[in-house]
Amino acid sequence: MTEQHENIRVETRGRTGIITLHRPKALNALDAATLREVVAAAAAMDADPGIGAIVLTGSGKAFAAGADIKEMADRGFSEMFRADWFAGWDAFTRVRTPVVGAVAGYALGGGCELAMMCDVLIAADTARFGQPEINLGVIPGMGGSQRLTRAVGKAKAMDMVLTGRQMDAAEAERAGLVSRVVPADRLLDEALEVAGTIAAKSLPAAMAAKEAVSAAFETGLAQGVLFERRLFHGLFATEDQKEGMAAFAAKREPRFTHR
Ligand code: CO8
Repeated sequence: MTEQHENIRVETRGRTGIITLHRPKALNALDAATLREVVAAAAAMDADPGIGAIVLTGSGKAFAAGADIKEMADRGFSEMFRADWFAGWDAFTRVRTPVVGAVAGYALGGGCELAMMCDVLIAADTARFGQPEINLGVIPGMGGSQRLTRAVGKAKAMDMVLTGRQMDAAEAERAGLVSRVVPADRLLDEALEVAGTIAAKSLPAAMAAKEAVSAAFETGLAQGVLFERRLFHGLFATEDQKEGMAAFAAKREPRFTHR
């Protein structure tokens, strides 16, 4: 099933939902319409128990070349502040279904920030990550200074945010920004394989796993460990926990029903 939108393509393959950024005339720059479409598509997939993982990818030579500079250029402080420009992207981080980001080409500014909102990040060898906002007289505005620093540490984050330089795929992997690098022509297949693997697990367990790892970024160690343990206890209320453990004991593959 493929749905047409203005700036994205939406498709379902088995239990995987695919969102493809498709705004070729602006290298997939993230304008307000694209934000609305991505957030709505992701929310619809999140609400669908038939979807167990989401792939977010770009097209052409970019994942996304940033927020839309032309849309912002003439705005003033009070307009940006009142509209809470970019706050809409927070909804993407509230998606509970695991999201696999597949990046080829440019992931700059808001594009890099959107990639970092994904749970598993896979890069093509052509991927380039950067926070070039300093070149525009601003700074990252969709979480880049925070998520990049947590992902790669202060040294590299300061280097990138202050100079605006780009990281290639190999450096991004070394720095821990992405989990794997693959040849560009393998990117979508690899992302679909990872998504398919996740989607075959128990959905409540996968959602809990995402929440637990995400908590490591937002809480202290003791609080995070307690949160994880409580989630772990809670999973003993699911049918999938009974099935998973029974299947192990019977030396067979589990048949998860996502309940
Ligand atoms: N916004 C709008 N349009 C864009 C953007 C963008 N971010 N990026 C590219 N485009 C457009 C170009 O203007 C061009 O349009 P046209 O053909 O009409 O001139 C078209 O896409 C193709 O781009 P190029 O011709 O430039 O393609 P190149 O291959 O020569 O260059 C680059 C590719 C290097 C990626 C180049 O396009 C570039 O530098 N883009 C801008 C990258 C950038 O600075 N991104 C950061 C944007 S700011 C941001 O994301 C967060 C801002 C935080 C503000 C906080 C406020 C609260």
